[in-house]
Amino acid sequence: MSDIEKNRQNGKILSGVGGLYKVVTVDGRILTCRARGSFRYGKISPYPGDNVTVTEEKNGTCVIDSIFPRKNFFDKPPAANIDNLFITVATAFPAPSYITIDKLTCAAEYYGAETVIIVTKSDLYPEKAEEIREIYRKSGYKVFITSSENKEGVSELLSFILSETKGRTAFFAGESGVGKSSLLNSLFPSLRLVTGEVSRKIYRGKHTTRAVTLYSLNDVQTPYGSFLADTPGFGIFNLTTIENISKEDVAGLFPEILKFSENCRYRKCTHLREEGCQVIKAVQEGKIAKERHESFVKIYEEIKSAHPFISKKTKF
Ligand SMILES: Nc1nc2c(ncn2[C@@H]2O[C@H](COP(=O)(O)OP(=O)(O)O)[C@@H](O)[C@H]2O)c(=O)[nH]1
Ligand SMILES: [Mg+2]
Ligand SMILES: [Zn+2]
Repeated sequence: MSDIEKNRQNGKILSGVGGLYKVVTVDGRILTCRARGSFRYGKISPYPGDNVTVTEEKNGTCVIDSIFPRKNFFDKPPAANIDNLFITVATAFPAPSYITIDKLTCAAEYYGAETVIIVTKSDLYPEKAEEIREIYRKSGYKVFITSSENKEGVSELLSFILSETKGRTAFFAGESGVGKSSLLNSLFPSLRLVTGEVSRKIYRGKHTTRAVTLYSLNDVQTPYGSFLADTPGFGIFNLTTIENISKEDVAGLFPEILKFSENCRYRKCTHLREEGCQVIKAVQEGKIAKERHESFVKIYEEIKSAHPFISKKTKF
């Protein structure tokens, strides 16, 4: 075994800012590493969540020299290997944007990340919290209603996280200012994340998280433990950037639309407006939330105009 191989070990990237990466290694240390220069010329760059190998060189510097294949990858901000996506939505300030949430649920379905909806700021508008719960209950997603102000739902969410995300990496996503960092602090007070004051002008967090950072949930850190990630958003996830996605794929990204579509009269039903469409019927009967169908139509049209020539089924 060469000296280099002796000093090479597996790790997981916790954060990366200005070309310096924090990597947790199998021996339980957190190393500050640079990326090997060759990444600059290749197609892939290292990002938080990546499983990597790192080498400690003789002069004490550490270098990321390879990236293991990814389970998935989210852009804006970049992050890799997302097992659970916790989509946070505030009851108010900012008001919920269903299309923003639904682009995230679709991305999670597409990339195979398990989805949970977390309503924040329930103290501000409890009726809205119930409304959101009702919409996503019909989709089959688990919904938690929380408030970092009066701690509603925090202990219930904490037990869910501790039991369901063992050995996994869970990302908090959602628009800036919805209260992600505040909620993470309520769940794990030792994190002491910086939270934003809501600006009176824009009603959103000001000093909000800029980079994705993974936090270990284990006392002894290893790359194979459980992690939670705070993110500045994924707020503007754009599904049209997914290569080869076709408009026919969209129904498969909405679990409740997929379920009802099986009985549509026409095999090629688009579920937008046809006679005999069981999806439209379910919307009329209140079995599918109209907000979700509206998002479906918007995403379908967006993908249709972005990829007019892709129409074969690529994934489902
Ligand atoms: N009333 C109320 N305000 C909250 C709650 N959670 C967060 N906030 C406020 O919302 C603002 C943004 O919170 P922050 O956690 O920084 O949001 P992030 O950008 O999603 O991380 C801050 O001013 C918080 O004090 C809550 O449960 N209730
Ligand atoms: Mg934040
Ligand atoms: Zn249909």
